[in-house]
Amino acid sequence: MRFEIVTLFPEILETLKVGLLGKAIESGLVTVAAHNPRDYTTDRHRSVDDAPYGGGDGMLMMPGPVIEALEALDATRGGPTHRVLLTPQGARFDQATARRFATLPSLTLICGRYEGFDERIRDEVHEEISLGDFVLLGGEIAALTIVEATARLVPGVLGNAGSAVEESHSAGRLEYPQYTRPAVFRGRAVPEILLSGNHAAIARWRRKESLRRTRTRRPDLFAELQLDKLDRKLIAELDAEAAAEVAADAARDTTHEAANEAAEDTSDATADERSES
Ligand code: JEW
Repeated sequence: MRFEIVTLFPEILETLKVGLLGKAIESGLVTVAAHNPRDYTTDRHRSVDDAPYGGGDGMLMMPGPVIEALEALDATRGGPTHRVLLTPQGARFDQATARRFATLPSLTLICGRYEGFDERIRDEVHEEISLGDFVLLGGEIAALTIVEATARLVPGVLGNAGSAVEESHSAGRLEYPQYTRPAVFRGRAVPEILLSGNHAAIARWRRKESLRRTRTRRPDLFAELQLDKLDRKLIAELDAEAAAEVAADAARDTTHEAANEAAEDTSDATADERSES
């Protein structure tokens, strides 16, 4: 798969060359090419930004250099590519978007800087994507994220081919707690069941912990889950555990209350004795 990245700061893309993705780039499985709008400027100052018509703070990416860069890369590729503009106003990037992008032969990611884009740049793209509701200084970090999330789904990029399969298998559920050696670290032991060798019991424990985590941390995901019979049984167990916790807490409170009352009685008695004397 080929990624075409339109950016004023191609040096930001250098970090893509490390690790598993770097290996995929070396092998030719993944290609990343930078295209700098500054190379498509025509004025003496090589301007890529200008002030907004109508006034206001901040500068905007000019349409000319970006659109010339897009047309030049289409010409060298011998055809159009899917164009994505990175912007805080775009649709939220998620795993489904990464899966969709991974099916494409090439993806063009357009990064801006300054306070945004001349509206005519928007007219030249297929979609606008955002990483989330926060404001970056430019689109490059969003592009790096999208390249990494997409490229790891390209067949052959992951050393361990099982990982991408496993991830889709447990889609919509948070990962269960995981442990590696040592069995005891600073007094904290790995859950006994994971050392039992009972693979059915381990699978059941993992499914239950995954449900627990998803329900407490991501109620939005939990609400969308397709629960089967075992899931419902495991959730009933979680509820029973929670009810037992509440009962234990109440019992502890009662004990404390009894102790407090006893203490009050003592102080009352002392007060009474004091008033008597
Ligand atoms: C993001 C591209 C280009 C994406 C996500 N746009 C804009 C803008 C900026 C600062 C102030 C106001 C508007 C910075 N900026 C970008 C920000 C993408 C550009 C310029 C971006 N957050 N931020 N998810």
